[in-house]
Amino acid sequence: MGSRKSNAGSAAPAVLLAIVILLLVGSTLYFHIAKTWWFPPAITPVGHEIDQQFFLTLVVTGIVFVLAQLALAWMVFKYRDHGQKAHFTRGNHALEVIWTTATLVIFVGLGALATHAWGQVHFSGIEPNAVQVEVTGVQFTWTFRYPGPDGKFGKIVPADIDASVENPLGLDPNDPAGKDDIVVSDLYVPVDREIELMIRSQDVIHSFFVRELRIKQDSVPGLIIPIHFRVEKTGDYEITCNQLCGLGHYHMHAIMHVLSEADFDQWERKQEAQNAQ
Ligand SMILES: [Cu+2]
Repeated sequence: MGSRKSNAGSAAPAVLLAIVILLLVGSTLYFHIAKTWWFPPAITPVGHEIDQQFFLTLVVTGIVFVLAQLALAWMVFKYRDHGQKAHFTRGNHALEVIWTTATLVIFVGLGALATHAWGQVHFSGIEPNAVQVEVTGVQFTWTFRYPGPDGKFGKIVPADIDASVENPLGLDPNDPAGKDDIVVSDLYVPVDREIELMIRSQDVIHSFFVRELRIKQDSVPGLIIPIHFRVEKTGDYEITCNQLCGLGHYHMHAIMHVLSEADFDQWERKQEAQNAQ
């Protein structure tokens, strides 16, 4: 090994890199705190709970991110090239054990805290007066079905599926329970009432997603997947498909109209009258 010529490099690259790291940290913090690109406000009690959980995760990981980046900027500056000889290290087992354990505890801990919000959508019971709607995804539309005045969904026969004769769901014409079913291309729900959606698919996997509900649920052929929620605010909210399902995926969407109880009743009666004609 020849002796290394001592020619200290310029401090400029290290200082510049440290400044770039600080700028990145600063701008990341700014956009998150100013909420420049943020979610639309949540409209369900569970949505608020999910937001709180999200915020907690963001704060915990944000503190770790900022500390790690500041330490990186400091190291880049402190250990820049002074012309010194670099020395080899095999790492530090104690430090590795500490940060791996800390990561594990934080990751599992946040996950455990989140189970309540998640369980509310999937595992808690549904109130008896819930409005039931069947949601069917098919390339590339959503179709919504209500049971009508009899409260019963009619039978579906896959062989009868034919959108060209206005039977996109394949309602069995011989089943009296299906005669009054309301089939529409937008979702109408009343405010402040429990809604139960039964999510289905006719062809491939789609995903029912409404940002303001903070709910995203795959629709899977052969399965009926229930989800439930209660909306606190009237308004129109976009439903999208969140699973790449084919060429027309980008325009697979519908609107969820959240109406006052009176407006919803009126809408339902109008649909029933049209069905009776
Ligand atoms: Cu899709």
